[in-house]
Amino acid sequence: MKIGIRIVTILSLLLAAGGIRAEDGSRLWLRYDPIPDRQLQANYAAQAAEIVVSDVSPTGAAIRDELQRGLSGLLGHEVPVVANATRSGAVVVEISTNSPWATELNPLGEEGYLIRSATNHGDTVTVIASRGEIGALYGAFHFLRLLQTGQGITGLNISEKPRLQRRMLDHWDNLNGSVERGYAGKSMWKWDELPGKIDPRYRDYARANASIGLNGAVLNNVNAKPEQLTTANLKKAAAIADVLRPHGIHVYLTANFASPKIIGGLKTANPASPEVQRWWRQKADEIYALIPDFGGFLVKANSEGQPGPQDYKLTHADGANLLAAAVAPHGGIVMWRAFVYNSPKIDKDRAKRAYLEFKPLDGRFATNVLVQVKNGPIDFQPREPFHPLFGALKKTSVMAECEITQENMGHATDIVFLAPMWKEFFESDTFAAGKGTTVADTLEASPQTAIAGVANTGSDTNWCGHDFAQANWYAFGRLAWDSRISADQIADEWTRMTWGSDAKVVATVEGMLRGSWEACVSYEMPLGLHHIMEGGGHYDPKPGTVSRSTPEYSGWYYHKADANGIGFDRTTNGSDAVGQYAPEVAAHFSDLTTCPPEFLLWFHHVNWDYRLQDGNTVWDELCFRYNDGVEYVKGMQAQWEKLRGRVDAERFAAVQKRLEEQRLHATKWRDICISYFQSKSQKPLPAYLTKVADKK
Ligand code: GCV
Repeated sequence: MKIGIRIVTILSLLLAAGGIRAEDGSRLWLRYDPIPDRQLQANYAAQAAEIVVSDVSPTGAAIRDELQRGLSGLLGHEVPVVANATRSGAVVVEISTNSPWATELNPLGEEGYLIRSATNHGDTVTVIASRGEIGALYGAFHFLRLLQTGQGITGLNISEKPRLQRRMLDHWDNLNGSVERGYAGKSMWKWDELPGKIDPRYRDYARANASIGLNGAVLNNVNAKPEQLTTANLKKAAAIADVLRPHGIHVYLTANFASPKIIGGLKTANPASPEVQRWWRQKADEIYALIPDFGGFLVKANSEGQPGPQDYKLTHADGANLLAAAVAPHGGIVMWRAFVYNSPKIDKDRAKRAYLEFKPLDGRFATNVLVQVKNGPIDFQPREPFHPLFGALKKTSVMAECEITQENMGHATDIVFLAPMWKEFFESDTFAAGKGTTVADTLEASPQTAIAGVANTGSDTNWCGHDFAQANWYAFGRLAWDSRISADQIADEWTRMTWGSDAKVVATVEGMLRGSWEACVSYEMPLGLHHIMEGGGHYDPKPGTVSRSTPEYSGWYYHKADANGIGFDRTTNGSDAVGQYAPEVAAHFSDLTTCPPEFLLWFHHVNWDYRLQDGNTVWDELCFRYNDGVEYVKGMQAQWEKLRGRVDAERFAAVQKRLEEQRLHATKWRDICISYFQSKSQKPLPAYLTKVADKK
């Protein structure tokens, strides 16, 4: 043995002996390290002594592999796979439409599952049962999660099924390897190597997604290159689909509406043209021949320069239905984005444009079209009220689009746990079918149900660019499965699985996560401020820009701060964007006494001296919140320092470095924004902010 190798080996052993191995974050939340509590480990070992998976399909193999990898890792010894249960403690996976629990399994569908403690010839066994292979895979991951998070595994009676049919990640990945709004290195998809070479990470990606119940991946950017649909590139997508399939992940692609012209050689892409219709049908046939379980197309049309049906004076419904007809014979869908805001002729207020374009089209979309709506009416801002299209389209399938990648919330630098933001969105009351009709209810009541999250993954070793950003991938998957799960539960699961079960580590990490989104809102855009970031990278603040040609790309358009006050008046006195909500919601947001302070400046233009319910003037509250956000980051730094030696040195140092960058980022936001707004308000700075004044 060479001396260098020996030293490395001894070092690793020493680190392992100390219980803290160096880690690079590549295993995500599927670490499966030995459970440190020996008693608990022994208890688990008695209940998970052998694995029985009779299913011989590729998914059956994936279940067997995962259970063996997970249980053996957690229990610290090889857990055998056997053909039939031979003893107490067997973990038995049953995939059957005709099982003893058929009555309970039938309503759970192919993706649902039961986990039951049962007896088998007098032995106590754990049965993971599903009607379908994928349901059994999800059940296996659920069972492993119980051990990873230190929960009991006796007396189990668990029944689960997803609340939405399609739960997917949208990758804004380009054929050249770049990722739009990606902060974790280059694209995971190695188009230049495919289809001949398969990166082993594709399988790990599939495992991670299946572990949280995601079942779809849109491989490429919504700003779509027509070339994505050439035969050569479809073969590459098919190779990825082959790897993802055993884990239940369906592949989808984005489609550039002008493809028939650009890669098809036709003179037009007009939906009314029979040649164009034929082109899309043939393209769909070709795709399904290569990818039999292809999910369908995602389309961004007539938005931010993308082509679309309006180029031919036709509507979004005409465009969507063209593609929908092509994939319908194969059972495919079309996700048509409602992210449209280009024409000021539609309304002067950008926030109103999507509703105004799509509401009149309700009922005109084919049944296999889903209109994909961003959570808020502007564009993935740190905090937005829910988009008024949720609940407004009564005869159209509507799906939600969330952003996991932190485009406007500190990229992969800032710790911002997004589950509380998504919970606020899901729980918003639309009043669409009376009081208490939440956004989640509207999504679940849609004829076709789906949700998409814009991925934060890349080729970085830790997948997301920041170890804590993995929490948002995890949280999105869990909420896509069931938006009723609490943010705290998700934080607890992720923390234990990713950082271990040391009580101090768990409490600290969860504490950091819990308030991190509110903190980011505070140090970037508190009180309903929005879109005041600089135009290109969306990382730093730039509140002072004013543009005549494209006002929607300038900060002033959104905050309208002057000597008298601040905020965008969207009440009936202003743009009347509130009028796009149900009357109860409109009344709630319009009335200054009921409008939550979080949305004050989204809906109202108020005087600097306007007093909020806590007694502070808007100016004082603005200063307070900006500073409070920065203080939260400093608090996270102090908390993290206390974990030195309790988490592995590699991830400790990486997070520590990021936290200092986050402090600088938050401080920059506070100082630039306060300084700018003070130039308008001319109000004195509170004592705790005098340093900002010094900088001016
Ligand atoms: C993919 C915002 C982003 C763009 C993104 C667009 C969209 O404008 O900044 O990068 O484009 O949203 O969602 O289509």
